[in-house]
Amino acid sequence: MRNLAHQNTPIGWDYLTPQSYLALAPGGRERPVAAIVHGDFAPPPRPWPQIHSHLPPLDGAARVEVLSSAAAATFEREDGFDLLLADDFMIAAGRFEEAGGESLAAGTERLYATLLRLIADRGYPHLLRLWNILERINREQDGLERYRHFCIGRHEAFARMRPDLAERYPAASAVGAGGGGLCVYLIAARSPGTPIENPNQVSAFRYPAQYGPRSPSFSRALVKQWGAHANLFISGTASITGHETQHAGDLAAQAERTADNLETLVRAAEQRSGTRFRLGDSGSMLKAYVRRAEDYPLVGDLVARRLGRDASVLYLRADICRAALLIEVDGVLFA
Ligand code: 3EB
Repeated sequence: MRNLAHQNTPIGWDYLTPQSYLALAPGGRERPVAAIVHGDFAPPPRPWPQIHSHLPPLDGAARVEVLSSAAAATFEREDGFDLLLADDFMIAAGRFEEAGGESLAAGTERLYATLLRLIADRGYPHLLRLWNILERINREQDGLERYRHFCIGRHEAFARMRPDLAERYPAASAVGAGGGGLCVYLIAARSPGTPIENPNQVSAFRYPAQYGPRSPSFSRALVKQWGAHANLFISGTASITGHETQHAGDLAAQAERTADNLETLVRAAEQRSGTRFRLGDSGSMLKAYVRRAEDYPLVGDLVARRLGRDASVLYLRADICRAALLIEVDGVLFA
């Protein structure tokens, strides 16, 4: 684990093959605190959250995204939620299966309310990073896109339980999968981070009503200082300038604009925090979400050319929360 020497923050990050995941030595210095399984692989139960993303890697081989820590950590389950408690942070994961009669907005609000209660009860109220994976995110349901139903439920939970987060949201991604209902997992901390916005984009929480009755509740990025080290959590970033989608239908131009936005965001985070982050070095753990499987490996060349060949980029087949977007990139940087 943590082959990368400069990942000195409390949470390490790696993309492993199923084989090397299964071979992880239980007595090692670094232990997993969460594993996100991408693709066709069903590991045996482990004492940490194992989350199935329903997002297959584009190269066809299953991959396990492993978050790790050198510190002692406790695994708990409560009401179907998986919790991992470490010194400085906790991880929580839950799923809304959409099996009963509950609407997507109501189920989203309930899932978020439970997650917010769990992190507050255990003393980690500061949300750093959220991942949302929503089955058939672009499908219309009761006259509204499912992503927009989700945004309503998330907004209601935040407004009701965490009014302190208005315009100071955590970093987040929201992407679409072929199954799995709504899967949400998060990192929360005992002390706060600093939300970052992209000066070339309208903040998502201020998007005009044409994008849905409730704006998306996330910040473009968040810097978390951990003593002398820091993480930059980068939200899902796409070909959007202002609030408008750019280059509909043009994969190469969207990839360029996405890289521009990532660079702008990293510069904004550096200015705000005084910490230097190196986008594209070997410590950049990125994920590229690609709508059309046939765009891989072209999209791999585009991303690698702009972000360098050293970055760890996991390419996943996913839907993106605006129908015209073909690619979105998120990730975490280490300083
Ligand atoms: C965008 O910039 C693209 O709803 O949590 C990116 C990252 C997007 C997170 C979310 C949505 C979300 O608006 C979509």
